[in-house]
Amino acid sequence: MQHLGYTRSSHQRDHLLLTGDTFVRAPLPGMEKATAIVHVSPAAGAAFTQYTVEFEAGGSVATAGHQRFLYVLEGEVTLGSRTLAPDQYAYLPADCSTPIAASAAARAAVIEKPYRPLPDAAAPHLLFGDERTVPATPLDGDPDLEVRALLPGHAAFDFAVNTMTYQPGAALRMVEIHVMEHGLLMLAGGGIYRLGDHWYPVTAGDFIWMAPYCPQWFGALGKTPAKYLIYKDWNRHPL
Ligand code: UGY
Ligand code: MN
Repeated sequence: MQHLGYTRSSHQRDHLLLTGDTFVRAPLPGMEKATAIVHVSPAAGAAFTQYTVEFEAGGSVATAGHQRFLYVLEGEVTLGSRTLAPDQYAYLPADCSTPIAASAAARAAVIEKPYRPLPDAAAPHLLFGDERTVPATPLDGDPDLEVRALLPGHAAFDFAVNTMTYQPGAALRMVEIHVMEHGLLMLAGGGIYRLGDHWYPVTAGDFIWMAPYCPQWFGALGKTPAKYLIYKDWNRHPL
């Protein structure tokens, strides 16, 4: 059907909502038989880059340069001898030069951030995980809102990536306003996201960037849980 120029996507000073109908694909250097949908980058004001990489069979993405977080969305990807299936993930330190590859079509979320070292903490090493086996913590004691921290909380890591799962009707207890920025990929379900002074219906597949201090709130709607993958800068002094 003709969309007559309508989209739910929105670009505001302190946030960005990107829906699948506005995604633009382009290769990045080091990609073979793979393409990227760059959701956010310093060009939009973010201090990190997040993209979805879409692999064709036999596709690969070169690494090194920056630390990365890799989360498989569909199909299987390999990193050296390790194979990662949906909901499995890896943290790749900046000196990791093993390419990410896929023998069949696959999709993965990638987050890159220049590492900010601390004088008294060694940089983190390569790490693998499986979201489905990460213990859940109820947010603010709410059993209907589960947080799973995918990376260790210690100070060597300068960012966090969590999943948040909301039972239908569950909501953030407060409108958050904080110094950390967020990159958010809706993995399942949907609801209403408040960003700044806007309230958006959001659904699986949408991407959201929240700048530092962007007022934010989410309430889950529908009959199935809503779940998102969320990045935030963490463990570093703001100056
Ligand atoms: O970790 C967070 O700041 C998270 N509660 N924010 C959010 O879900 N928008
Ligand atoms: Mn937040």
